[in-house]
Amino acid sequence: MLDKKKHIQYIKDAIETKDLAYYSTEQSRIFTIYWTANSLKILKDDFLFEIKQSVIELVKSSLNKDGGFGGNIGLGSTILSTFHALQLLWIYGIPFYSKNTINFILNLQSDDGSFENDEWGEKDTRFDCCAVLSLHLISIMKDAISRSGNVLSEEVSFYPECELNENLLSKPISEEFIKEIGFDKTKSIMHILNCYNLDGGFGQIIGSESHAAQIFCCVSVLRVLDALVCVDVERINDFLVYRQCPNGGLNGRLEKKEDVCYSFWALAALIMIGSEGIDKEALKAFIYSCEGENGGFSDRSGNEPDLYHLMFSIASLGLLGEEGLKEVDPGFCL
Ligand code: GRG
Repeated sequence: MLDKKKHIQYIKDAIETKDLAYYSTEQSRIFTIYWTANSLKILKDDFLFEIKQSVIELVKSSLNKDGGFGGNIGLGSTILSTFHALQLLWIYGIPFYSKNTINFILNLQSDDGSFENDEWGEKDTRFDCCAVLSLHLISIMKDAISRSGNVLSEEVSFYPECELNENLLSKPISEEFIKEIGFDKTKSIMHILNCYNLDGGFGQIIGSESHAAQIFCCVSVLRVLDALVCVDVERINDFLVYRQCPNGGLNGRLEKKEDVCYSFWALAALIMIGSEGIDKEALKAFIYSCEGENGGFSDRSGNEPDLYHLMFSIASLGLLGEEGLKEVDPGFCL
């Protein structure tokens, strides 16, 4: 069973320590805060609420005039940081709705259906995932705002706390919302399908190598867009199941070393396609072998723990049904 106290202490220490890891992640503070807050939420620890004010202040201050969020205050908007900002608002039950943000996301879509990260034009199925999942979060939040009796206003983006229905995460995005905002769902599905390879995987861009984490991204998009029927789930299952190494851990692609984060990316994708053909007990044992003596998890046994691997390890243990942890949605890691 997970020693929760140890990991909570690890998180507290990590927050207070201004070391190289802290300064080198300055540009992506929204990411590290998501890993931190989400870990606390999955661990069901109240320290989550002790950091709430500073987290929400950071999120609010990272919202730019173009409607996107930056990785930290004063940084340019990207779809990656916009998605993590929305995840943080979700974690704290603070609904967000802004036409400006919806337009920021929609304007990142190219004619071929893919999404770019920002104005500089890099493409990667990670960005499709962040864009589509962000639209789904905003859609659910918009409904929650109206249901709680608040009126949507052009001047307001962050609304009073209210109940956000976690069950809706696994449901397809509302067709009404898609129409209202003018999102080209078909173009998005087509791009994802074009990134599919015959070995059963998906790559970063059309024609690039299959990778377990990109499979996660593509499967999660297809789930939200209600298009999982378009793919051969048995082949995807085979690609992912072959990622399990003799020590129980999973790698991301052929001939590569295992990394504890793939426990999440691969297992979550398998759950979404309704197939769990890996050896779960062996995977659990591998995850625990990556646990740091003083808390945290590392990519593989004996390495230095960090917040990223901590969150994805705890989330994986949650998916594996470990006792005392919050239920985790596999597509949103929330
Ligand atoms: C729902 C939490 C959530 C996120 C949605 C940002 C994102 C969207 C997904 C990221 C998926 C991704 C591509 C993760 C990267 C995993 C990783 C450790 C990549 C390292 O790549 P290599 O080539 O590693 O260094 P390998 O293991 O292939 O050698």
